[in-house]
Amino acid sequence: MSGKLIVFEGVEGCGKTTQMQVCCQWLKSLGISVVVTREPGGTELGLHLRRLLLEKSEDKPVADVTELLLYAADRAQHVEQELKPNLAAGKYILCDRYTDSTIAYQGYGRGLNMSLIEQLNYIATAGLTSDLTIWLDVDVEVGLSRKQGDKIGLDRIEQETIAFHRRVQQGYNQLAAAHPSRIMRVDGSLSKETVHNVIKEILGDRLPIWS
Ligand code: Z5A
Repeated sequence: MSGKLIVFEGVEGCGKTTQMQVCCQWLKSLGISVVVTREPGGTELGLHLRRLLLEKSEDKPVADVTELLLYAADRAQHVEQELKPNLAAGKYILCDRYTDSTIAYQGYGRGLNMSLIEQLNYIATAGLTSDLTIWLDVDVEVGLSRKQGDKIGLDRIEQETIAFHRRVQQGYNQLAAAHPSRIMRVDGSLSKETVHNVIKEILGDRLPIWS
């Protein structure tokens, strides 16, 4: 595979969508062919799964293991239908969330068995890992207040307790410490423009090595 998989990760409201948009424009201006996608919901099947995963269901809660399996199913379809073909075609893929989200949310957040999650991640991806993961690090309270400012209503996972989101954040800290060459921490509390400039610097170091 000659393309590159660049993943954006972080807690709610950390600015992934914002940064992926400007990063896409910047890479395109360099003549690079870019695909933007996300999990969950990067395929037609995944859009159905995304709705099941994120809609609020107060009376019939989704069991933690069910949630884990739905994210894995979304990913398996996404890898086969979108990621592998686009990488094979030499595209740069900007992906909103990937395997680290499952470790952070279902592992650290829900407390599900880490070895089970790693096995499922492996099955769903057939071993495809990101070439680079940009972790936008913001305080949980800052991210959630940005989302509340959007006034679009919080989804099922955003409505979780602050303690849950803090465990997720701790998960990202641990992941970044464990994978220092794959996961790059960027201070997501800085202005949108400054964050973009930092990401450009990180990618600017990688592009000559990749091309
Ligand atoms: N999930 C999981 O549990 N397990 C898994 O394996 C996977 C996912 C793959 C996906 O929801 C949910 O699924 C997610 C994890 C879970 N949890 N939740 N909820 P999603 O894709 O709909 O939501 P998200 O991934 O959390 O993204 P988001 O909430 O849409 O936020 P964002 O993309 O990171 O941020 P944004 O839309 O770019 O910015 C949010 C607001 O902040 C907006 O008003 C911006 O203008 C503003 N913003 C952005 N950057 C800045 C800066 N730098 N300063 C000030 N304001 C800013």
